[in-house]
Amino acid sequence: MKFSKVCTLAGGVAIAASTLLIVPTESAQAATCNEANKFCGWKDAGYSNTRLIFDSSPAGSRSIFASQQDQMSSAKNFTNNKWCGVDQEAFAPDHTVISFGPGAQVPDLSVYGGYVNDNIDYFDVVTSGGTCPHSF
Ligand SMILES: [Ca+2]
Repeated sequence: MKFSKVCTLAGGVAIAASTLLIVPTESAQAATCNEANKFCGWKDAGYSNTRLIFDSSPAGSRSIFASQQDQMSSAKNFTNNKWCGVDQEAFAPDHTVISFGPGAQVPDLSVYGGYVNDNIDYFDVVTSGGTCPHSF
């Protein structure tokens, strides 16, 4: 949409000044996660804000956030594996704080407490029936 405005300058000369209506760019929406074989985690509850992880690492591997540890607040697991969320501390052994089985969708990690919400540093990926390598 375009608006026009006519300005009259001293001396009676008229010029038309047009102004483009600025339409807000598409708001930053949280990236979705409906792909099979992906594990996704978001910064905020309700699968919103930045998608911090979008991964399909195989069982037996470790999936590490790209410098965004201690931020994840919601997650969906569309893989066939179990994803063990691990908290890493300087003066204690790494320990699993929650695990996400195949198909798990958790809209708000804060319901499990502050040691889960905003506290996962990486994931151990194991088979669906596997045991998380770091103790709970
Ligand atoms: Ca942590």
